[in-house]
Amino acid sequence: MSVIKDVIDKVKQTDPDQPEFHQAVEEVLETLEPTTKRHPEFVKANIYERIVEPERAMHFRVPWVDDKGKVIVNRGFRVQFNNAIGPFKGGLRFHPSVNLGIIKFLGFEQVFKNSLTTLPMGGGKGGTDFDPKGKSDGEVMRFCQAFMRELFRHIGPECDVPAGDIGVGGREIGYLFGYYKKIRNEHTGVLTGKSLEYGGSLVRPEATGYGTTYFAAEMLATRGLDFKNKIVAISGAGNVAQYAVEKVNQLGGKVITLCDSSATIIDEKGIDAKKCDYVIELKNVKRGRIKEYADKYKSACFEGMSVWDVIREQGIKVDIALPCATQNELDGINAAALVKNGCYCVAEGANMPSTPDAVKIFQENNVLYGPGKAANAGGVATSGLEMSQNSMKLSWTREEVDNRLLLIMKSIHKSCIETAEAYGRKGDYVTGANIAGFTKVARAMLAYGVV
Ligand code: NDP
Ligand code: 2IT
Repeated sequence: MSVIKDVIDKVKQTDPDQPEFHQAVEEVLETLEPTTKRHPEFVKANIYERIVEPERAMHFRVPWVDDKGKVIVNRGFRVQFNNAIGPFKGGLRFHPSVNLGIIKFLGFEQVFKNSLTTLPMGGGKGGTDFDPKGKSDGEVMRFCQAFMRELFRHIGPECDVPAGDIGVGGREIGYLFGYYKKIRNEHTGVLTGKSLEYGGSLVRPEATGYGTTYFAAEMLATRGLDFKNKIVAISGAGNVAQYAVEKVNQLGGKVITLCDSSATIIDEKGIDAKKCDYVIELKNVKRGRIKEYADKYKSACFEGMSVWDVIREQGIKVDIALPCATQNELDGINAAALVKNGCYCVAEGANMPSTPDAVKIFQENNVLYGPGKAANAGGVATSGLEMSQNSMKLSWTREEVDNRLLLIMKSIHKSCIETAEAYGRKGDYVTGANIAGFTKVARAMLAYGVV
């Protein structure tokens, strides 16, 4: 255990105030133990210690003026984690909880996720503690412009390609891209998640939620199961959750939950296609709260509680769970309750939504458990497809992109299964995803020598 343990200890000692980063590093490195025996060359070249250190991390001031004329200062970050297999690639998160440790955890996860997609993308992540909630369009625009005023010098279509994440959707990407184009005088594929009119890809908005559902379907198929008539719990009400609901409906499942940071709604009749369209409009256009769903459709609403709290407290039966809100939203107590209530499949639309305790409970109870870096890779994979289309200066049809997304999710599933099996861990998607993602990056790093 020594190499792995030494690296984990060093990370904790060096940056004691980054608990999410420690959690992500520990989760990945612990499963990499067998690779140290099979690949002594990785140990010799000290790949394990090199891979937990970002290539570089930018931390910058973002001053902007609010609607009242007051000067506000936020913090901006971009962590370029690893570009061994392609340009740095990963989203931007706008949320008051953002700090360097959270961006590092997300960037680290992104390295392995992007490797799994089969596309040539390295890993990175960025963001800010600016809270878009309650801000006017003008304020969001001025913030995005101020953010890009610094970010532009660090990114580029062959260098680092940001996209959306929590708090960053089509509107924000528009403001960010518009400003980059203005100050660089270049119309290039420097961001993904763009609108169709200026270089976006069909299916990118849907891709993470669709991809997570495709991945869950692949896991279910290994036990001869599918989504038909299954009860599905989904958390979040944002980009990933919305299109997970849409795809689950298309595959014949019944989604009964959604949440935002204020409340959880339970609709035992099912959030059907029409209600899903209502949620998309409510969240993306009106920027309202999920509580309004309960008022409109007369469903149950639990303020101040997460989906997983409500399922535990109310003893709600669930077959499949898709956590699509945020990190560490699902803890061991709620995981045990999910299992007790009949849940046998968990696919993570969010990044690291299950705590280590929760993951342990899923694995001990033989739950089909797909970790985020595999299950939610469809978003960044389709970003990769957007980059390809931008480079070729053409655009593919919806069918073409959706079909490629499906094939990529199937291929990620296959590579998790095969790698887990090759390491004697049949059915362990965590080990499979981590080792498969890692090996490709490690080989590339090895090829470059010490740089
Ligand atoms: P959005 O901002 O569109 O939506 C996030 C949703 O989660 C909102 O409903 C939000 O509620 C809720 N949420 C956020 N924080 C909390 C919290 N602390 N407690 C309860 N609910 C919360 O983001 P996305 O849908 O894009 O992202 C969701 C997750 O998916 C994140 O983990 C992200 O990293 C991951 N992801 C996203 C991808 C993408 O392409 N967008 C790709 C892969 C992963 P509220 O509105 O109240 O804040
Ligand atoms: O976590 C993620 O994979 C994302 N937020 C999407 C990143 C991207 O570059 O599309």
